[in-house]
Amino acid sequence: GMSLKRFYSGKPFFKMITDVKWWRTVVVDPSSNFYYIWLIIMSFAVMYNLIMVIARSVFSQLQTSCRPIWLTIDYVSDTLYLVDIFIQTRKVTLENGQFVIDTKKLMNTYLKTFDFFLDVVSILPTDAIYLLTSIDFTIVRTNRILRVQRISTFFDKTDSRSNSPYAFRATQLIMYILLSLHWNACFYYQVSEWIGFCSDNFVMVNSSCEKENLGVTGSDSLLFAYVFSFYWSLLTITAMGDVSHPKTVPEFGFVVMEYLVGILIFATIIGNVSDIITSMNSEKATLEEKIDGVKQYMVLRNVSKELEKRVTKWFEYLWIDRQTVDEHEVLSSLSLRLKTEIASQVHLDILRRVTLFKECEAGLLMELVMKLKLAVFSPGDYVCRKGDIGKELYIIKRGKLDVVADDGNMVFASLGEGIVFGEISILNIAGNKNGNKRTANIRSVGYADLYVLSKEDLWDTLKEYPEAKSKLIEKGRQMLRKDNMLDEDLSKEQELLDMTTEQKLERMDQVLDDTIEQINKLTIEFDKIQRRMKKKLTRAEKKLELLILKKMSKDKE
Ligand code: PCG
Repeated sequence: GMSLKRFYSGKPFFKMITDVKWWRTVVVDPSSNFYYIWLIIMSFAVMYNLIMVIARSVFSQLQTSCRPIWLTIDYVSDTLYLVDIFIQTRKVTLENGQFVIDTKKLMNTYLKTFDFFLDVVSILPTDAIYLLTSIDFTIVRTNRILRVQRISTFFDKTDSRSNSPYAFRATQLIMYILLSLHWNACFYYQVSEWIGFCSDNFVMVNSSCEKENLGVTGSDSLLFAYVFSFYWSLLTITAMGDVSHPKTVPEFGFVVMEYLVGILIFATIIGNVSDIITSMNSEKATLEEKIDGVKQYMVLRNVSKELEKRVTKWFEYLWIDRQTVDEHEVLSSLSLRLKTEIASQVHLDILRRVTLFKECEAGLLMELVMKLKLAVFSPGDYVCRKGDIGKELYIIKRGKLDVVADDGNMVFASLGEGIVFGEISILNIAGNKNGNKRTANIRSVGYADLYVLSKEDLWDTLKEYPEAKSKLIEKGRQMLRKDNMLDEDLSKEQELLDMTTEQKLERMDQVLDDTIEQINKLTIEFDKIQRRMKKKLTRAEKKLELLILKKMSKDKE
């Protein structure tokens, strides 16, 4: 349709291409997958330069053995660098919380950043110096590593996207270490070369050293040179080294520098590793800290061994089952909207399965979801005992609970997933002979995860949902009636009192209708009777007349 017509609009094709202006409005969202993939590509390019620029300029054998390959990769990476600058000019930014998508504005913002300066310096055609020196003088491309910012952005993004951030952080750290060792190895090789291979046993060795009678053998291969340098670098940086001592002034100078830098790098490594490990175990550590606190308290207060054991086991269940009782604390940094959404995704399914809420509006459920707290009960724990003052209602998320007799032996009923209990004593059901006291004992069979809803929260919520409220009350009434704990008269009375004005009016209307109908019926009935009476009366009159006539004729005779 439209697009076809536009395509065949009769213009010559080449003109159409110059007309295409779509790219002028193209912008890149930095949180998109596209930008993420681009960061991966750029990271490879920068990493290539980070590793190879120094290596090729130091190990001449590496450079000269495959020049064409290096040059190809060099210029592919340079192309990527240029495309990257274009993408940076189109990167969407935020201004006063609004996305800026005006490309001119984006360009201007980018031009003012320090990143722009680095980006430009990193792609300056320093290779031109080859013309003055040689094509193997690759150290002039060192400016390419100034684009290293892309790698760290990529790492940051991966960190927040990754589901196993610890593993990723460890990998990242190892990569940094390897990279530092690599650069240091290259420095060592270069310094050795400047001092002169084989000049003593501190510097890099090669096959010619044998002649010098230094007691070491070397090889001329590139691999040997690199491995030897890397080994030296590792031992020196980590100060684990059993390497030959420096002998000349330049060697001493170099080693002093090495150790200084080594201390910094080493400290960073240790700090990072301990950071990773600490945060990896922080969850467990926090729980352990809590357990220790509780244990100390129990010892101090002479709590019985049996109860102590139960407490410890309860904590164990929490840890093994990865339960967080205090979700509200974990999610406290989120906005209310996000909190509601998370809570509803996590808990709404189970709430929907609750019979009581089956036909309830989604709004009620959402409101409840935000007010529910989780509680975990251990085997044999009483959730409530008959006679306690009721303060909350429970919904079973997982587990099984028994309604038991006061002696604790007889089990009246078992409650399972999705069942609501504890509502009777908090709903102020009229005629409840127990008032606001619990009407039954509820005991957990195994571990039970319950949602807890406080009395105030329930009342607040139910105020706006009278249907759910009357359903709850009705259910409670039935249970009380069954247990013979309901005063029927009071209950009826309250039922009337509970009615709203509207309900009362409706009832009066009904009564009026009924009365009018009855009056109508009576009127019809009255009519019928009246007619019948009239007939009867006429008949009687006629009979009477006849009788009189007969009598009169007799008399005449
Ligand atoms: P509540 O608040 O009296 O506390 C104990 C709860 O046990 C009670 O509310 C009911 O929700 C629940 N329950 C479950 N089965 C029964 C039963 O058969 N009788 C009574 N009275 N309560 C029961």
